[in-house]
Amino acid sequence: MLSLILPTYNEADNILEMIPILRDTLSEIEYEIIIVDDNSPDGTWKVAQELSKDMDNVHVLRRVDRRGLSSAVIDGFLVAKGDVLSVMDADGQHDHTILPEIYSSVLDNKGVAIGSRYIEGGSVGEWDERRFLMSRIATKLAKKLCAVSVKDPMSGFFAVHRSVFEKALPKLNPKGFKILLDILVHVPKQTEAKEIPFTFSVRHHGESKLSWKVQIEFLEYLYDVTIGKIIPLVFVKYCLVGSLGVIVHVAAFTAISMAFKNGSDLTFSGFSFSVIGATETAILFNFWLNNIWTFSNSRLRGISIFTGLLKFNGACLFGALANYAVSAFLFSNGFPELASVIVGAFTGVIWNYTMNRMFTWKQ
Ligand SMILES: Nc1nc2c(ncn2[C@@H]2O[C@H](COP(=O)(O)OP(=O)(O)O)[C@@H](O)[C@H]2O)c(=O)[nH]1
Ligand SMILES: [Mg+2]
Repeated sequence: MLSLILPTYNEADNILEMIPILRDTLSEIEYEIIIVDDNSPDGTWKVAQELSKDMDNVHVLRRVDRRGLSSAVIDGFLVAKGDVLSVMDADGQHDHTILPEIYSSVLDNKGVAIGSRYIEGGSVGEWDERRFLMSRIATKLAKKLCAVSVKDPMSGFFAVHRSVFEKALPKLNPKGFKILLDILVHVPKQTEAKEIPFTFSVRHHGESKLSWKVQIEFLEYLYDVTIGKIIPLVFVKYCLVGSLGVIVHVAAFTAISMAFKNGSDLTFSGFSFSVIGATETAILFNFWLNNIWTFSNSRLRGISIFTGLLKFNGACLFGALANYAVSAFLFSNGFPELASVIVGAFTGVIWNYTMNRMFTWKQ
């Protein structure tokens, strides 16, 4: 049996058109269609539920607490009954007429079949140059990571045998758009993959959800499955935030110390006040950026932001003391003030990473 997943976000008009088309295309096959909708504001889930009332083999999975294409596909595969698990865009961009061939290929090879834009006979259709170039670069990078060799590992149109999906499942990353790539990275090397050409056509209605955020997630994914195995991405993000925090610290120090300066002279107590004020400014900045970016997976919201900020301050306390001690020591021993401030600020970064990972965003 074929289980066809249609992930949807704001595709109400498209889904109305697609279901009757797919019924015709799949008339010779035993199939089910599972629409996985992330509580679309345009009510796609409602339209889909209405449609499914008259069709026993059309189901709707409405997710109210999650967003994301890869995770929608994984959830769809998890509730599917078929031995062949397939996915296609719900917007009419994928050529439904090759679905029966995709299905029979997987029945045959017990592996993977891909609707491919990059083999002979396939094409990306009417893309602008920017998207074409980005897709080619992403595909080039992605191909190097796959356990099996294919030409279009970034396609959103494919089918996989249940046994292959289940082998890859424990290692799949639910973030982003690149579910086929993720499967191909984690399948056994001997898995067979067949590509069937098609031309990527234009969306029937609505807009693409391939945002810049999804593209950053793709770069993060590439990092995660390569260097990230040795140096975790969250550590790299934390260091980047920490380095930006040092810049904020130095800028805040420069601004605050102006109030204490007599000409160009800064007293030790003026230096100390400025370092303390700059440290708290940098702590606030780092907390904000770490919360929305570094630890976005366990992002704090609402009232937890305040308790988190308190914990963050607590966890940073020793880092801040070390920062102050080092910079005050250097300054009182004749080091230039900015050099003292910068060396002190870096001293706090490593300490803070360790403490916050252990306490504030417990990972
Ligand atoms: N459930 C769900 N579906 C999504 C999400 N993002 C995109 N989709 C669906 O995934 C398919 C591919 O997305 P699309 O915007 O067409 O990407 P593009 O073809 O690369 O421009 C479409 O059917 C979208 O409605 C999401 O966050 N959740
Ligand atoms: Mg699309």
